[in-house]
Amino acid sequence: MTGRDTDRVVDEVIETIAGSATEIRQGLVGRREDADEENPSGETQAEADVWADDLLADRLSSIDGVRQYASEERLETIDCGDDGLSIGVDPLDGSSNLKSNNTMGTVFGVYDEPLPAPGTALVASGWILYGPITTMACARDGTVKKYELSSDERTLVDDDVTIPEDPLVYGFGGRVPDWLDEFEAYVREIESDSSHKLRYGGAMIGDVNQVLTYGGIFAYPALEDAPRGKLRLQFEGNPIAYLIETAGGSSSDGTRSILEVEPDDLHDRVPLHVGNDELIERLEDALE
Ligand code: FDP
Repeated sequence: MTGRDTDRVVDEVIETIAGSATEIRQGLVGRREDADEENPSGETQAEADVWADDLLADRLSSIDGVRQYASEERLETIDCGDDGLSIGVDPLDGSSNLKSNNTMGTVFGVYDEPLPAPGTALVASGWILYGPITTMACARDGTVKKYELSSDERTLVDDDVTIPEDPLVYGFGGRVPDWLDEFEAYVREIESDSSHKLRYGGAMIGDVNQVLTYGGIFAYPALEDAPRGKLRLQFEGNPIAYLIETAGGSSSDGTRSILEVEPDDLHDRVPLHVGNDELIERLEDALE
């Protein structure tokens, strides 16, 4: 694909996801129950997970220049062309927050290789945050932009989002008794600094968006019984890492940037740590 074709397809993917967001938000009403099905990672799906995945699969796979659609909610990729870009999506991140009506998101990555691919193959990534208002953060061409979305408009509210220099918030997933000792010791250090505040909402996008807004660190780490953590590399880890690194922060699987992790399988998991450079450096030292 030429650079110009790539730009056109990325534009269309971003337009399509932005244009679907308010519809997805409204479609959550009446779809908060479990769907009696499991996703490929063995988690119970909500009706809304399946519905949002079908909606995005239809729309994104019909864009000319998209070769593959893949999501956390389906085992196999949808192959729609021999050439072009591949889209990896988590249609509803944090859908266990549906029941309590708390924050959730949609995450996407646009890769210029067939999936599974490493994060170095990303040409754009982003997320929708279904908060009090619907916003979109998007990374491409070395810049992160933030938009507010309404049913028919995408309004640019920040054309160069960077992670604030002084870290303020932290949030860590997984049960504390399941954390590795080295990780727990690191957390205690972060907590002991009185300039840091706990922010944890149970939906990665909500928690990572706090880090992007205020500076700090979010992690869903390796656990005693889950050495690769919980989050999926193609659909969550890579897109988040790409966006946070583009905004001037860092990502790590514990030893290296998440973007350098080579995938073995479409549904691989990865320990995820993202935030200010200094906090990620200290984390890698602590886990050594
Ligand atoms: P969910 O299962 O509700 O979709 O990616 C999955 C995710 O949420 C993240 O958004 C969130 O950070 C994490 O899982 C929460 O995991 P726990 O179930 O371990 O709390």
